[in-house]
Amino acid sequence: MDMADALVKLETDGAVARITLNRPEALNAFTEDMHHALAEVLDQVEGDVDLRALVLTGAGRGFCAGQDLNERQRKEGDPPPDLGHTIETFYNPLIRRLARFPIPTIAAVNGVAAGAGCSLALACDMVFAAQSSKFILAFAKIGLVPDSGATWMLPRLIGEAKARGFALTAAPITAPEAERMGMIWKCVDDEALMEEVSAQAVQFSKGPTLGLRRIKEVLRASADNDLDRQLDLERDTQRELGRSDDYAEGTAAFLEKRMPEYKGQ
Ligand code: T3D
Repeated sequence: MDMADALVKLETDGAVARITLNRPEALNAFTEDMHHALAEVLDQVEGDVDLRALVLTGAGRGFCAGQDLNERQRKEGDPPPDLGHTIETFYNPLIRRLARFPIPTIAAVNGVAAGAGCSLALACDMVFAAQSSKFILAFAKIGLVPDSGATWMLPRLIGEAKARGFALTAAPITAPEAERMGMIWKCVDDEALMEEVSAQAVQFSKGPTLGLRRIKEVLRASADNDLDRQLDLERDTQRELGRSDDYAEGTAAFLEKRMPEYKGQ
């Protein structure tokens, strides 16, 4: 299949990988095939130690509209679908994987991010959103609960009151509002989105990759730890990183008043 036709495209530029969800005619809604394609390209990125930053975006005017509801169409007499099965098979592994992804991940939200598409964006380490884009917890409109981690991430990001309101009403959250509420990293002009995201990705790709990975891990662990356990974890992690090549390079470069050249180790 020509890459232009692929359901999910993978491009690399130096040490930066860019994954594009590519079903623009359906605002990049997830079909089973698209899940498989995404898992495959994530395997490729994860398996390539030379790739040190990942950008995730959508083709066309949407980022991702969540589950493709055409796949949930039922003929008379069909039994109801087992959504627990599809969540367990596709969505949960994807979100777990992104939460533990070894390199920094950036969502470049180019347009609407709805349902699991909203959760997908929030599962990335940093979210840049185009000014005109919006986030919609569309689940309530079809009688479901927010999934793919949204009920865990949203209260932590924007607080319980806002999370309850947006989940129950499925009201759109505009990109500027999302930035104001601390739900995303940054709202940027539509035309500047990919440029700003690329600049951040390039910076990550030249960064201390092991250290960045550990930053993600210790921050995630803080959700379950009390202060004492978190302090212990910080100590243990610094002990490990203090022995890393990148730490040696970072301190040497500072003392020598030059830019560090990190190897990611
Ligand atoms: O099922 C399980 O396994 C459980 C897991 C669930 C996870 C979930 O994500 S559940 C939530 C599913 N998503 C939604 O409910 C969102 C549905 N889409 C919308 O509400 C709207 O499309 C948007 C608010 C996202 C955007 O609205 P708008 O007006 O900008 O665009 P549009 O005209 O509605 O959509 C453009 C096209 O994309 C349209 O196709 P057409 O008419 O031009 O041929 C529309 O049908 C299609 N599309 C958009 N979202 C989906 C979709 N097609 C299939 N599934 C979609 N989710």
